[in-house]
Order: sequence, then structure tokens, then C-alpha cells
Amino acid sequence: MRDASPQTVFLKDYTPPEYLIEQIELNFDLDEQHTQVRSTLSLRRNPQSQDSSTALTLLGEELQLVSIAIDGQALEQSQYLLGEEALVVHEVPQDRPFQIVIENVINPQANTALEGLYLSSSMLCTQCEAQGFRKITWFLDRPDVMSRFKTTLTGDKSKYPVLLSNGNKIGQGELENNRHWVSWEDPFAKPCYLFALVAGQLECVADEFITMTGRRIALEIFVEQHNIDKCDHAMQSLKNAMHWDEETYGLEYDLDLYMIVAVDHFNMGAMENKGLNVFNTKFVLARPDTATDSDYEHIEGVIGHEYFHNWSGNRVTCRDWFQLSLKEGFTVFRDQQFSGDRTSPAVKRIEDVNALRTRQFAEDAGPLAHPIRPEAYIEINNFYTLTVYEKGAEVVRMLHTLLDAAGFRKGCDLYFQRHDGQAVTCEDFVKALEDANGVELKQFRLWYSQAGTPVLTVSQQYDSESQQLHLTIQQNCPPTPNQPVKAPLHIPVKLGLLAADGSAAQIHYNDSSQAEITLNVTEAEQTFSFAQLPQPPVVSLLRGFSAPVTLKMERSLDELAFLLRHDSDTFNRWEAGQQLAVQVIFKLIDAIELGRPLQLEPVIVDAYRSVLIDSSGDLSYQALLLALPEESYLSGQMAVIDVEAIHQAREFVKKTLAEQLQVEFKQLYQQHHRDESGSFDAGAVGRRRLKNACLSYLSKLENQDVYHIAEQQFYSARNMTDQLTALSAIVNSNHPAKARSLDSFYVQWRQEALVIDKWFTLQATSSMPNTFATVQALMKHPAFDMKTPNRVRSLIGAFSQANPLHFHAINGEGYRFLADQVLALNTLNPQIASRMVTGLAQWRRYDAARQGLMKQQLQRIVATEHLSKDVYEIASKSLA
Ligand code: 0A1
Ligand code: ZN
Repeated sequence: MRDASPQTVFLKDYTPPEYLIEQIELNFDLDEQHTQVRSTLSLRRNPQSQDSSTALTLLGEELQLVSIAIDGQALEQSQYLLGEEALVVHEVPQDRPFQIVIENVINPQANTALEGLYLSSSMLCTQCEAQGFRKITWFLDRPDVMSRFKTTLTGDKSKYPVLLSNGNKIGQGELENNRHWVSWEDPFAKPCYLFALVAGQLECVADEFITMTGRRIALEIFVEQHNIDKCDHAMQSLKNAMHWDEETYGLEYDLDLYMIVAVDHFNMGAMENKGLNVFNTKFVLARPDTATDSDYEHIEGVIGHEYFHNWSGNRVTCRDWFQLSLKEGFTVFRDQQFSGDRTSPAVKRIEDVNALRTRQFAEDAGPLAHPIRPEAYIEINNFYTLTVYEKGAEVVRMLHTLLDAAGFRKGCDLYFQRHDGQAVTCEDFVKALEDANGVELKQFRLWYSQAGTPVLTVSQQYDSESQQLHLTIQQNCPPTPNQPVKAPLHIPVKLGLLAADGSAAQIHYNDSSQAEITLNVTEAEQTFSFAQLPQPPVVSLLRGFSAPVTLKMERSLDELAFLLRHDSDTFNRWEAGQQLAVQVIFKLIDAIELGRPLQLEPVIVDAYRSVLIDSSGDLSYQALLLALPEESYLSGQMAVIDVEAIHQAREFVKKTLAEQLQVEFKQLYQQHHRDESGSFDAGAVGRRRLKNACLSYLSKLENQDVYHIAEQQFYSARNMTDQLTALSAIVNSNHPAKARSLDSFYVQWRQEALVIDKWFTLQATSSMPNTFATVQALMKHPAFDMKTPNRVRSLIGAFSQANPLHFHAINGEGYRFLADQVLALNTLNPQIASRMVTGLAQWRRYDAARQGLMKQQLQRIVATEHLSKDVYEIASKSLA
């Protein structure tokens, strides 16, 4: 909990560690409430350090000290100072290596923050990133201190038959009183944030992978016994990821064993601990009847992500936590590439951009905006953000675009070779890419230090005389906290031109002629001219979303409809449909605000009709073309967010399209609706996605016929995708069987925690009246548990972050509710509590009444005693 004034840590204050810890030997005597730790550290002074103090400061929190000795000599109390956050030994040898042995005790059961060693169900496990190791024992808990770990775990054989840690198993044995021990050794030096141990009654699914050089790697996934039938997809994903990294980056796995453990209680998605990943069950377990197609995709993505960290994160790690995006941005980029290659690059790109624009752009436009390499933090756990991860990945993607795939690969090869075994900076990464390609990326580096989403304002002028098109691009980045003025960035903008018949027009630019080019936008305003265009072309700009920017360009509805029909760039084709819908919806919002009758523009009906009847392509892509922009995306476009008008306008479009195209929607639904078991192959996934998109439209008709279709699908479904979409259609309508369907779903799945999470979320995100009362009632449901992050996210998180209509109710009940829950979570789990505060952070974007109500709750939070650093930082910065 917070001391009087929490300290801010600054990037500019970085200094190398004063000591190095070359080896650590850890002994755990495991017990739920009383785990004994003995740690033997081999230390020496760091020759790189300028500091001349002869003291040693080891970091540790919430630990009970038993003893401390240096080189076999026990220390007296006068020889050290024991504080809340550190243990300072006044005098340690300066001229030679020395050994410290520390004994301490910890209580995993009391650890509801899920950081350090904790209990998840009956299993003991650890989470050390970012600074959890200091809750296990005193250490130089910083990523640039890399040590070789040897770990021995001792425990009761019945309670903890499986004892795991990083690296290779080097010994095991039996002890008296039904106890046993296992020793592990990790040959690779690593920062302590990558340490892990797991102990419990676990079953294992085993397989193997033969690497590109013919090495045999044992693969093991550990789960509780009742989940053993849900590991196949995760195992296949792991093998796919290992193969993909060899093919794409030439990177091979290094240990002989790769273990994954799935736990119910986890603050994030998963953790890349060396050789022993710990995963939230959500990203491991899948069976067609329990997991949706999107769950299957996320599992493959997260398994890939953690696996790819073995190189981008573990072999080459971060010098300090300000460099977090070095490993996260790069690894997210790698997992995005992997998922795209595994499914469809077009669909994956649209999904990623959609998430970036709805969520990261909001973060970048609000009080919590920060550069992908932040300059200051109070609590580092607050910086595992969409900006560091998703915008970080966009920055790496731009490097990939600028250098092209081959140049990027050359740069990565040099980066891994040059820095293997080191803790480095974002600067080192960019430098390696520069050096390998003989290029200079000076201006590009600003992406690491400047926050905010740049706006590109584009105007075009066609000169029929000279047959030239002039494209003027202005860039401007709005102010963000502590950064009132921004310098122009280097922005790669991909461009294509379309002739009147929809075919590609050649781009004649600087003596070259191509079908597509990347413009280097580097100045505040720049004009690009293209020759030999006998007719005015239609411009397709920012293809593939080549930079994380907002594009402002005047477009007529007809021009957008044309691009939706003809653009050869799959991203921009989809984007044209989105912008078409955005314009239509905003006209309706104006009408709503002026109290005028609503009418749907015929051009959107025609556009959707063409999409519905053109079934030549990928069905998942077709489903995306049918999806209207989300309410959160629309909010981002509005000066003062009007949640009710946005909802009403969007619903009107959806319902009217359903009415006018009902024949087409039904026909497409029937064409693709099968009674299928849910196999995860592209064909079946596409069919389900498209027919469920149709069902979602049809359900707006609220008639007996569609009630019947939804109910039929719900009760006959043999896979979770179909069952859940049908239930969602039922819940978000006046379907007479709503209560019965929800009950039957609960009874059917009460043993499956991850499915019950979906049941909570579905109700928390309903747009129907009385949702808030339902949420309050669900808080008291026997299956609700504040100590299980997945459950908290599924109810409180879903309501406050994915139900704008009800969360922002004008009477302020949603805000009050959220603040109550934040304060309750603050003592239990500060990380989860602070994630929940973000629901209030955007208060300035709403009308005066809502602003006042939201602000009031933030102030109430900040004024609370014993606030965690996590919550304090987010709430106070939100108010600033
Ligand atoms: N490095 C992990 C994310 C992670 C971060 C912090 C955690 O606990 C506080 C857990 C996981 C990843 O990127 O997957
Ligand atoms: Zn990661």
C-alpha cells in the first residue's frame, strides 16, 4: 500500500547496477501459508558502476527475514537496515566476489495481489514480471541484473506431486514424512522477472518438436485434471509457433524442454518465464463446445507471443522497464505476423487495427497518454498498456515497411547476434536495423519519445492540363501530458491509385512507375505529385494502415462506395465501408440531436447488398465487411461523446439494413448454417462468422421467425461460437425465452469457469433495459468472486468498458458502482483495481453533467486512505 507520497521513477535517472549477481541458488520449502526461502547469491561489484558506496541495497517487500550471512558469517542487526522496501547491508566486500545467504518466510495464501508466490486454486505458482521477485526474496530486482538460477523445491508429495521451475531438471528425491524434492537448473543467465516455480496436482499433456537443426524438444502442458481434454489446440499452436519462428526469423528454441502451466488466477494473459510459461487458463484451454473461434485464435496468438519472447525478451531482454516496448512491441508484431500467416493476413490486420483505433487511440488522446517508451512512472505495472504493446507493434511494423521484409530480417539477425545474452534499449534495436541496412532512422526515433496519435489531413488537386495529381499531406499531433508541442514524424504512407473502371492506375513518381508506393511523409506539410494521369484517379491512401495515424480526407459517399467495390487493398476496401457507415451514422446522430426523423441513405443499403451477394472471397473477410463500426470507434470521432445518440443511430442503421436486406441476410444465413461440431479450420470458421453476422442483423427484426432461428441455433449448437452468438441475439432482444436460455446455459456450463465468464459478460454488456440491476444482482451471484481476475473482468470490466450505454447512465449509478468496486479491489489486487479505473479516465470527453459525475468518483478514489500506488497513479493522472 501507498506511503505518503509515492515516488516517481525517471528514465533519465538510469544508472548501471552497483553489483552483479552471477548466480543464485534458491531453496523453497513449500507451504500454503508458510513457505521458507533460502537464497544464496554470488555477488561482485559491477565494474560499469560509477557509484562508490560500500553498502549493498537489496529490494524486498512483504518478506519476513529469518537470517542473513555474508561469506558464512551471520550478520548482526547493526550490520544491516531492514526497511519496508529494501534491505541495506552497510558494508560488503568491494575487491572480491562474495556470497550472501538469506533465509526468509512468505505466505502465499495471503497473497491476493497475485504477484510473487501465490496460491491459485490448490496450486502454488509465481508471477515475477515486472517486480514480483522482490516479494519472494531480497534481490537486485531489475532486468539488467542477469543471473544463472538453480532452484530446489521441496514439498508434500500428495499436495505437490509436480514441482517445476526454469531450465532442466537436474535431480529429485524422496524425503521423510511423504515429502519430496526436485532441482532445476537454467543454463541461461536471466533477469529475475523471468524466474518461475509451480507446484501442485497437475496433469500433463506431452509432445515433442524437432528443431531445424534436428534437436528434440520435449513439450509439456500442465493443467488441473479436469482440463486435460482441452489442451490439444494449445499444443498444436506451440508447435506451429516454433516452426514459424524458425521459418520466418531463423530462430530456434534453446532448452531441451518447454513447459506451459495453465492457472485460474492470473492478472494478465500469460507470462514468458524461461522454459516455464505460466498462462491464464483462458489462453490455453479449448474444446469446440467450450471455446469460440475467437478464443481459438487468441490462444494461438498468445501461445505464439510467449514462445516468441524466448528470443525477443529472454535471450535479448530490456535494460530497464522504460524499454518495455523493446520486447513487447516487437513480440506483438511477431505474434500478429504469425496469426496472419496462420489464418488470413487481411482479416488479422483489420482486427488488429480495429482494436488499436478503438482502444489505443483513446488512451493516446486522454490523460494517460504516454510514449511507447515512457519517461516516468510511479508503478510500472500501470505501463503494460495498449500503447506499449499495440502502438509499439505498429512502430515495429513501420520499420518493417520502411526496410521491407528482407531488410527488416537482416536487421533482426544483427540485433539478435549483437545483443544475445544482454539487457538492451530500444535505441539498440533501431541501431541494429540501421547498421544492417546502411540507413539512417534519426527522425523515425521520435515515435519512441512522442505520445499522441498524429492526424494526417490530406487534400488533392487534379490538374487536367498537366495530367497531374497533387496530394498535399499535413501532419499534426495534438498535445499530450507534458508534451505540448510535437515535432513532425517520419510516417510511411502507402498509396495506390484507381482508374475510373476500378483497375489500378500506374503511379508515376520520381521517374519510377509502380502500382503501389510508400510515401515518406517527414514534414509538417508536404506535396507529392504524380504524373501521366489522363483521368482523375481515386486515391487509396494509408493502405494496410501503414502508420498508426488518423486520416482526414474529404470523401463523398459515392467515392467510398466505389472503393468498397474496387480497392485491391483488402484493408482499404474494408476501411471504405467503415468510413461510409461512419458518415451515414454521424448524419443520423445530427438528426437525433436536432429531433429530426431518421432516414437511411440508400447508398449504404446498396453497398451492403453488394457485399451480401458477392460471395466470391474469404467468408471471414465478408463478415468483416458487414460489421458496422463499433460504438467505441464512433465515440472516438465525436468532440463530445453522446453515448445515447451513438447507440440509437447505430441501432437504427443495423435494424434498417436488416429490414431492407432481410431476404439477402436470411439467404446467406441459411447457406452457411450447418450443424457442425466446431472444428477450427478456415472454412468452418468463415462459415460460422458470416452466418452469425447475419443472425446478429436479423435479430434486430424482433419477429417470431428470427426468434425461432436464434432459439433453434442456441439449443442445437454443437460448438460454443454458434451457441454464444445465438444466446447473445436472445439476450439483446425481447426474446420470450431469454431467462430460460440464460438459466439453461448456466446449468449446462456451471463446471466450466471460462464459459461462465462468458455468461457474466453477455449479461453485463447487454444493451437492453435493466442491465445495471442485473449487474448488481450478478455481483451477489455465488459464482462471482472478487479474487478471480477473469471473473472481475467478465463482470465489472465488461460492464464499465464494453457497455457505454448503461455504464454512462446519466444518473451516475454506473460511475458510483465502478468506484465502489475499485476501492474494494484496491486492497485485494491493486493491479486489477487500477485496470478498472480506466473506465473513468476519459471523463473529459463527455458532457458537463457526466464529467462532473465521473470526476466526483475519481476524486473519491484519490481521497481514500491506503490507496495502492497502482490506483493512485491512474486516478490522480486521470484528474490532472
Ligand atoms: N510479459 C507478459 C505480460 C505480463 C506482464 C505482467 C504480468 O504480471 C504483472 C504478467 C504478464 C506478456 O507480454 O505476455
Ligand atoms: Zn509480451
